[in-house]
Amino acid sequence: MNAGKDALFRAEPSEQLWQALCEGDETRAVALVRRALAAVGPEQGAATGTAARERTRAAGERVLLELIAPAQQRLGLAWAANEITVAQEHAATVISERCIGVVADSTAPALAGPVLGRVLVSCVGGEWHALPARLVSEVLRLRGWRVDHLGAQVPTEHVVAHVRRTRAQAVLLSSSIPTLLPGAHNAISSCQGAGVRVLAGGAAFGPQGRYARMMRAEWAEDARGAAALLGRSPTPPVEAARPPDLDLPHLADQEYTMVCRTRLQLVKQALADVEEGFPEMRRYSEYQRERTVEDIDYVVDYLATALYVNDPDLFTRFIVWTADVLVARDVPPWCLLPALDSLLNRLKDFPRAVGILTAARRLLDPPRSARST
Ligand code: B12
Repeated sequence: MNAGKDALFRAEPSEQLWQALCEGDETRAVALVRRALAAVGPEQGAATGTAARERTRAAGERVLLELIAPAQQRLGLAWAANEITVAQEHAATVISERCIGVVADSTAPALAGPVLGRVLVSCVGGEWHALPARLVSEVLRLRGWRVDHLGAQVPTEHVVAHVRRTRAQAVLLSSSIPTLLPGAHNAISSCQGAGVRVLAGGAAFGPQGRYARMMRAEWAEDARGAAALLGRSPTPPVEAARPPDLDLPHLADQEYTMVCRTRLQLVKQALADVEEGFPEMRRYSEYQRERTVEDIDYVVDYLATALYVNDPDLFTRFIVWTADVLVARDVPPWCLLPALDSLLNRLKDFPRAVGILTAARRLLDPPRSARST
């Protein structure tokens, strides 16, 4: 591939695709993807055969992972920074899904050849971010795997039933939202109990897949990493479903269980304490109040998850993310403090919860003078 073509692929199409996604212009996005495939694929009229097929597959992979995936990631940042609306983000994702379909259709003729084996790709229960899993599936198809792609939010029992029926060699589980980790753990353990190898991936599994490893799943950063792992033998094989505390002995202290059990009371009390500590809330519209309840709900969910994996960083990362989202919408981030204080008060007899909440509180606590402005 020549350098000129490469530069064209890297800079201009990325920016142009971004514009097309933001403007909801599906026709232009599809045309761009076709042009990008042609720009990095085999020359027009090139002889068919193994080499040309390989180049078509490689071009498809590059368009998926170097053009479409970064645009989706940028979408998340733009939404968090309040630069695009939720509707724009939804519309753009639908267009990206179509673009992935275009890559799949255009590269299908190059997929002839031996099949490496059969795998199943699925999102964990509750996970609506299907597009990352779809990228993984399409890349694995381009690499020669037969893929059963199950899509968004699949209950564990159905993943297990399907894998038993198809005798897939591996299950690849995707999750983007950390609060789904307890369910993901159950999915990992249940699939392994059915005798199948499990690879996990997606942002939920933490930096360098630290939570996947705790749950004894293999982990890869992206689709290329997954393809590389599948080419090696599983390490180490696990062949039994396990109760969660076998992998995570800290669960024996029951802090996670207690927070889950008292979740409703914790949220109710925190809402009352936020109203008390953040008087601006009294002027909130019904819609703003609902968003606040949702935010407090998330705080409790993320606290429970941080207890589950015993990692205060999971909670602080969430608090920093929430604070940034609030600032971008002109809401002072220390409005979260009364909620954290309420939880600290309610959970004062739970040392791990206190540690997690105290670390997050320190990040938010501004000088008093700043708070009164
Ligand atoms: C589109 C989108 C949605 C769509 C998803 C539609 C769809 N069909 O996928 C919808 C509207 C449903 C949605 C909902 C929500 N979303 Co959303 N969403 C996104 C967005 C903008 C893009 C997702 C995407 O396509 N990513 C593209 C891929 C390329 O990114 P990736 O995840 O990094 O995937 C790569 C690797 O992680 C890896 N990988 C992924 N899975 C696997 C699996 C295996 C086995 C392997 C090996 C590798 C692997 O390979 C991929 C390809 O290289 C992201 C932003 C982002 N950075 O991803 C936010 C984002 C993930 N969402 C976010 C949030 C908050 C939500 C909601 C909670 C919002 C709400 N209040 O309702 C809900 C949660 C719904 C749920 N329970 O799942 C946050 C999460 C932040 C956090 N604290 O965790 C993000 C990061 C946005 C942001 N910047 O704040 N969302």
